[in-house]
Parts: sequence; structure tokens; C-alpha cells
Amino acid sequence: MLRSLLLTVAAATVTLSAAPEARAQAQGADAQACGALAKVSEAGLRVTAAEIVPAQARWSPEPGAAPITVKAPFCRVQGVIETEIGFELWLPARAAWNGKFLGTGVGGDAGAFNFRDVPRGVARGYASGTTDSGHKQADRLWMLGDPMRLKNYELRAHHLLAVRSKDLILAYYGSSPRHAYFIGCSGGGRQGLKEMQRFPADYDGVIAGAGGPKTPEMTVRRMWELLLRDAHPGLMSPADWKLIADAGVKTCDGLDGVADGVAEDPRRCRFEVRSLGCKPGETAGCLSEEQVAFARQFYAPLQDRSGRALDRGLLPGVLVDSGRSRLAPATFAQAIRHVAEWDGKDFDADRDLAAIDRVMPELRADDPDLSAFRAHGGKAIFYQGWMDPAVSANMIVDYQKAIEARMGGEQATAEFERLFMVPGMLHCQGGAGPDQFGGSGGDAPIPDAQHDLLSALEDWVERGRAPDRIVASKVVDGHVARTRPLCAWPSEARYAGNGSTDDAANFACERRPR
Ligand SMILES: [Ca+2]
Repeated sequence: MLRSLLLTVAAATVTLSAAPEARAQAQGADAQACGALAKVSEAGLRVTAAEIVPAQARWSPEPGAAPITVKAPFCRVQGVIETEIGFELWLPARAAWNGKFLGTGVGGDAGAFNFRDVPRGVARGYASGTTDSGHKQADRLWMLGDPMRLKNYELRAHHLLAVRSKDLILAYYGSSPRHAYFIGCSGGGRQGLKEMQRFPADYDGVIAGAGGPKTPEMTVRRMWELLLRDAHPGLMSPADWKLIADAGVKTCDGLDGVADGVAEDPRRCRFEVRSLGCKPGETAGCLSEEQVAFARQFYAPLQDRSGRALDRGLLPGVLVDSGRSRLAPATFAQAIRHVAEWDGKDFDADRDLAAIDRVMPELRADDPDLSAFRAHGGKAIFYQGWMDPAVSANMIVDYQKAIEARMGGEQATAEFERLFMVPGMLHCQGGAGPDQFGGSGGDAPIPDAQHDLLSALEDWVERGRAPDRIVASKVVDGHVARTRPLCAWPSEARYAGNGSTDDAANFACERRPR
């Protein structure tokens, strides 16, 4: 079907010129080619709609989605891979295509499309795709009953998105993409890691933010935290947790030589929750003995029954997440116990961790062997906020070390994969530190290779120029209030000693202890 379609689409191609008449003709040809895609229906791929979205100031891709500005018309393809893997592929006009494909990831429990990176990709000339990973958010019981849904979520959906998008790109443009890139954060970062590890030919470049390589351990911690908080209702208020986080930041901030509310590397800092214990007569701005003991459990590594650490705990300054994860309880109830309702009483960190690995063996994204991706010529940029409450920053640093150990050392790894730690950043964005650098979610204020990760990745893959530093911006009320370099790990930004500490020009990347 796709092969015969290709001929139809190619026949509709016209010679382009700047003349208005020719432009109108090209638009007509695009519309015809786009409409032809709507007829695609074959084993494993069904297009449900394909139509031109015209340029307009405000347009929402679906009810409830944030409106975007469409600067140039594109062909919007909606469809289903296999029986229930929903996808969208947005194709710039054939005269505007940059010859590349951008795959985008989705975070958390998925079930939705990435309508931030897809519009961004199309605006930059990319054919851009996204998948819901095989279920819809409205279905609260998607992890119950069908093992294939788990598999789709773990890794199949994103692989199939890459494969099928490339088919449709060939059909629409008459040629395959010159390069394919992936960008995602959180669950989207994990999807990027899985692509590199399991389907190394899908992408030439991957940007993976807060990928959480040890997702099973992370899910266990989330559940353990949730149950512990539920067992002590009212003991800790959000203000109590904030008191601890703020005190941690205050203790660690100055170690890097700049008092700016941000610690360059909180691993170097020693902070004890105990230091916040109320002194005799003190009742405000301090913690009771019971609160101190309770909070210390959260910051300590989670241990299994034999005393082995399952993770590295929380870094000083990290704010304990008071939210309620849906994904962790759903995993332990639906995927592992096969029940819709569950009170959590029989949760057991050891047993449940083993169960995740048994039931969802591809959820784990910590394989350090990236040799096939490297052999394919792939390049990867990882990023991670040091103050991330959801994905432990230490987890990424540990994964980086494991990759280097497996891939021939630090230098050999830096030839194809680099990690950028982001001081003061929370989960994927936000926090006290500069957090705008073109990671998943949007272009940097200046979308070039010095400031924007996607541009930097293009530069690396297409021109062989590897990024040593990326200038991140802190945007306040639409204005850049501070810039600071993010440095390829294990380097970090060091203040030169004079000039504004809000200007990246006064910082150099310096190698620090690993
Ligand atoms: Ca500082």
C-alpha cells in the first residue's frame, strides 16, 4: 500500500519557485499528497485522518491542549499502529522539510501525545512524531489484563513510532529522512534510553532528560514513600518539607564560590536533617524529634531486607515530593497483583522489586552497553536536574559511570555520549537554577548550538562538533534574568571571580572530582 501510495504522491510533486502561482500549486500538491496518506490502511498501520492544518495565530491540537501558533501549514497525520498504539505525525510542507525526523517522548504514565515538542519540531522543519504508547490516560485500568499493553509502554510503541513514521515520511516526501532524532524527558527520557539500548538504528541522535534508568527501583521508592506518608497523616506539612529543602540548599549553596541559591554539585555537601530539631522552648521553624526521625528515612537510601541499598536516597536541598503518583500504585496493583483496587498492605520492597522485573522486564533502562548505538554512529545528550525530587540525580551519575566502565572509559564515551547536570533544576524544568536550554518542552531563548540542546545535537551528528558546554537561561517574566553554562560531566561551572554572576561569560567549565 505504502509503495503504491508513493507513486501517487510523487506524481503530485511540482517544481517549486518563488512565484505566487507556483506556491499555490505547491500547496495544492501538498494537500493532495496529504489527503492520499489518509487512505493508508494496511497490516499494522491505519491512518484515521490526514489533513492540512493552515497557518493561524491560535490553534489547539485537541480539546484542552495549550494553543499554539501555526506559522506555516503542515500535514497532520493521525492514526493507529497495530490495534491500539495511537500516534500523530506532523509533516511540514515539502518545500519546508529539513529532511529530518524528530521522535518525541511522553512522561509519567504516558497515554497522551507530546504536543510541546511536536509543534516545536514542525516549526523547525522536522517531520515530527509522537505516540501515546498504546493506551489513553482516561483508561485508569490500562495496566490490568493485557501484557502486550505493558510491553508497548515499556518499549514497543516508541520503536514502532520510529519505524512507521519513516515509512510515512518516505511516502509523503519521496525520500527517507537524512537523520532521525529523539527528544524526551522523564518517561520520555527513559524511552530515549530504551531506543538507544534496544533499537540502536532508529535514531542518529537522542536527547534524554531525567531518564530514570533504574525505573523499577524508583517505582518501589515512590510506593514506599506514599505508604509511609499515609501511615503518618498530618505529621509533616508541605511547609515542614520545604524547611528541610531550604536548609539543605542554604548549607550547600556557597561551596561553589557563588551565593546564588543553587549548589553546583550537592554531592559535596554534608547536611543533617537533625540540625533542624527544635531546641528547648523553640516551636516554630524547627522539627520535632518524631519529624526528624521520619524525614531522615526519606533522605536515606532505601534498603532491602538484607541491608543492601536499592538507591542512594535524596540529595540535600531536594524537596520531598508531596504529590500522589498514580503510576506506582497502578503498577503494583494492576500489573503485579492483577487487581483494580489495592490497599498497599502487602507491599514488600524486596518482593515487589523482583516482581516488576519479572512482569515488566523492559521497564529497566540501565543497560550500559551502548556499543550498537555507537557503531550506528549515534550521538546522545543526557541531562538531569540536581534538585529533581522524582528521578534521583545520583542515579544518572551512576549510570554515566557504568556506561564509561563498559564503553572504554571517559574519553571514549565522550566521543558519542555526554551528560549535562543542571544545578538547581527540579524534574525536567523549574527550580532556582537556569532551566531553559532547549531540552524537551521547548526551544532555548536563543536556539543555536551554544544554547539549545537540539541545535547542539544536530551540530554533533551532522558536523561532528561535540558540545562541551551549553549556556542555560533563567527566564523570569519573559526576560532572561541569568545565564550560566551547563558543563559536560564531570566538569562544572566555575566563577572567574569578577563580573556579574548572572552572566555565563564570567564562568568557565572546570573538571571536578567525579
Ligand atoms: Ca551556589
